Amino acid sequence: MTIQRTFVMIKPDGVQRQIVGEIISRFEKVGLKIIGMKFIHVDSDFSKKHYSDHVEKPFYAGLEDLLVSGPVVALVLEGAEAIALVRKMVGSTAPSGAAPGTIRGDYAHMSYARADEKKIGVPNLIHASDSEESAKKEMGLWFSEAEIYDNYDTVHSKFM
Ligand code: 3AN
Repeated sequence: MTIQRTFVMIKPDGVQRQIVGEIISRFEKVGLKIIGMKFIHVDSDFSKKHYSDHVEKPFYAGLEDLLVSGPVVALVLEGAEAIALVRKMVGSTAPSGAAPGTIRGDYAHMSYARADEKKIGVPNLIHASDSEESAKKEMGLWFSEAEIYDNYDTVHSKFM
């Protein structure tokens, strides 16, 4: 078991649907520790940096449209095998195929089919890093070192 850090973003559709708390509580319940968190509205340039692997893809315009449409909640989570664990909890990209019990499977079912029909970005609620490499890149893009708080257990033991 390796302790890892991973980047997670609750997309504008998750914020608008007011399920930020429900999503975050799923991560807390499995013991993942929040070590970075911010509410932020990013622009088109930032979207291109975040989705640098997808900029040339045909669906990119819709993806950017969705990302810049409102504020998102950006998180850094820490825990055992956090990268794979969070990906499992998020579920597969197309919510129509995401397993029940996953975040996309429970809250975003059918949005992929609908978005495809309307030719818009897929409101699949959440993004999570898919590898150590992307976690490193994404944490560095969204958070400075000073915005990561990984040592608050000492505070807990003193006051609780
Ligand atoms: P995931 O978020 O499941 O890791 P990625 O990283 O492959 O998926 O893609 C990033 C985002 O791009 C997805 N969350 C989804 O919104 C969008 N996307 C990916 N593939 C497609 C596709 N074939 N058609 C439309 N949108 C897509």
